[in-house]
Amino acid sequence: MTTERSLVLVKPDGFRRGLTGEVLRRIEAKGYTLVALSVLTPTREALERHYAEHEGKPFYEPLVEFMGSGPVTAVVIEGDDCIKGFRSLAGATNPTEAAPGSIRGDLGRDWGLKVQQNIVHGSDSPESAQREIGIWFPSL
Ligand code: RTP
Ligand code: MG
Repeated sequence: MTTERSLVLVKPDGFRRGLTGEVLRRIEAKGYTLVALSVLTPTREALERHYAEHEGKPFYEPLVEFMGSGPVTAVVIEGDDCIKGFRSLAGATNPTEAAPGSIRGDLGRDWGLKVQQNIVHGSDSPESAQREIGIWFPSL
């Protein structure tokens, strides 16, 4: 087991629906620690950096637009294997397919929009986590 940090975002749909507390509750109930937390409306520049790997994909522009549409809660969490562990708490990308018990499976659905609005983001590897934490929390 490795103690890791991961970057979690409660996306604009989750924030708007008042689900920040529910997401934080699940993170804490799992035993992960909150290291940093910030509420902000992301800039286009930050989102372009955050989603650089998806540039050119059909959902890229709607995704960046959606993510900048309102406040998000950015959180750095810490714990043993928390990168994989939070991805497991979040569930599959498509909220219709996400397993019950997961954040997306319990709280998300397909709204028939151009981009999947799936409540949360979680880093997918130690390299991504380090890169993403640098974007959202440059002082860490
Ligand atoms: P995330 O990065 O948000 O934790 O989610 P993920 O790894 O499960 O998904 P990823 O493939 O990295 O995609 C990033 C986000 O883009 C939106 N998306 N929409 N076909 C679609 O409509 C589509 N595909 C991806 C989702 O918001 C996804 O979380
Ligand atoms: Mg991803």
